[in-house]
Amino acid sequence: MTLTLEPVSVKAGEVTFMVKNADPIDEHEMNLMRLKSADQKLPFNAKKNHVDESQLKTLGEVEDIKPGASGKLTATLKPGTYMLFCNIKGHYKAGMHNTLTVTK
Ligand SMILES: [Cu+2]
Repeated sequence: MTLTLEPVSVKAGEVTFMVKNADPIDEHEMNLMRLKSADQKLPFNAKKNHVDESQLKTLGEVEDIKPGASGKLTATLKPGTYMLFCNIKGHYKAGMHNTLTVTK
């Protein structure tokens, strides 16, 4: 599984993410959070096989995106590194995450 991003870098300010679930079978979601540092590791709950969101402050999410459907999320971003990830069980581990760089 992948989460692809285009572009991978944007300027700070109001950003709208147009999120498309290109998977013909499974539902997905997209969470957005700002990393404290570019190499910050997210807290992971191995038993539940997902990122422990209760320990994170996310900036929003697009939930329950049906196969082939789309959603959008607008957030005001300051410079830094942001993590985009799907937190449906097993999806993060399977590779559904990516980072976005926000520049001044
Ligand atoms: Cu997913």
